[in-house]
Amino acid sequence: MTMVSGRAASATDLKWAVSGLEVETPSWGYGNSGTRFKVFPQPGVPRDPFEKTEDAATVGHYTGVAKAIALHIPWDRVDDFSALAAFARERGVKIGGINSNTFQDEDYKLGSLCHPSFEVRKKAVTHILDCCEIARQTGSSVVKVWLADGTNYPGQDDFRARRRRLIDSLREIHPALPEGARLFLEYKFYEPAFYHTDVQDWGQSLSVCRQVGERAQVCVDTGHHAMGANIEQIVAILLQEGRLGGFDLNDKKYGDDDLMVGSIDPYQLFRICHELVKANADESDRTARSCASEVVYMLDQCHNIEPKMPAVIRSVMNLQEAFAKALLVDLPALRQAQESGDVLDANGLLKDAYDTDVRGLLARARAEAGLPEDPYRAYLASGEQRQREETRVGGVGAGWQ
Ligand code: PSV
Ligand code: MN
Repeated sequence: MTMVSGRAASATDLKWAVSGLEVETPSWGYGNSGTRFKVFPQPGVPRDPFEKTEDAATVGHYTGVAKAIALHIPWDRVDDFSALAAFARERGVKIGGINSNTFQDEDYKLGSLCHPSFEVRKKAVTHILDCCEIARQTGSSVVKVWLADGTNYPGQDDFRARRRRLIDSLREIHPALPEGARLFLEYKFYEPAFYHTDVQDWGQSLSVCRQVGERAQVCVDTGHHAMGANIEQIVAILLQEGRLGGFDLNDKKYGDDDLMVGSIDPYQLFRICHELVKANADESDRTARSCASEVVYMLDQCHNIEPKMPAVIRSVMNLQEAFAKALLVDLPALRQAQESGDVLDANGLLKDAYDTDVRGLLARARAEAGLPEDPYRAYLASGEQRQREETRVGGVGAGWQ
């Protein structure tokens, strides 16, 4: 996905945010979800992976940029994955990342790829190999690994032994990726394990990826950091290392809140997008530049109390706004201000772009691309929601309750 460089000044320059950007929406974002306290079912939610795919295609239809649906296995297991991929294709979406799930079986109480028992590790490896096969059958180019592995008490297991098991397991999986596909390793600083997590942060993920192979890259879930972590700096470093695979986008106030991307701290989202736009325009850093052009933007969020379809559409629009603002940053002027040590001017260039209301520009760019100027309002006005609610009775849970 080739991005235009910074300093977009018109609707035409912002076109990338409405027709170049590609966003994956998560199948589980369409299902019923909640917390461990309560799941509030909503009317009209999908009953199977095909209906989830229909919802993702609808979001694609209104926004123009939500071009893929990410799957979670086994939540989205079907008998015939090529049929699901064909069904998606007919509706204008692709199958995005295949998210593996090694956290819901009894066997995984002490971990999966890091588990002390060879048998349990083998079971987890087999599951992820199966995800590679599903990627092959659906034409997906990403297999994602997030591990709930960790310990709850000091002394419970050996950090280095667990890391060794993780590297060895991923080394078995890496060669099974379909041609051209990538393996994403997602980190999370705590939860469900409370004392230590086996892939706790970006550095740990990066160091493991380096030992696993060329096609292993880091996945940054924006909700998986400690308070105050500088996520945009993490993004910059991973781009420079050529190991930023993609994002699980969402927002947080406290922990892994899975709120809509850009709903709590849109300035942080803008700063992340700025690093991506900047890398994309950086002719002096070929690694960062080509890495930025391949980054996968996936939403990983749940809509527990807000209506799901409008929430997914709103989230996509939040991301577009953050990118549009980032495209407004005057990069040559920024470089000059940085080189001359003009702190206030440099910061002002970012703030000026961030403070610009891009909604009108985006609306015009959408109209030029033949899309509704306001996808959120267009969906609400369409009557599609009522139709969903009438025809779909007994929608399924997102997967983990
Ligand atoms: C874990 O918290 C996570 O972010 C991983 O990406 C999982 O696959 C996903 O959430 C499940 O919702
Ligand atoms: Mn995630």
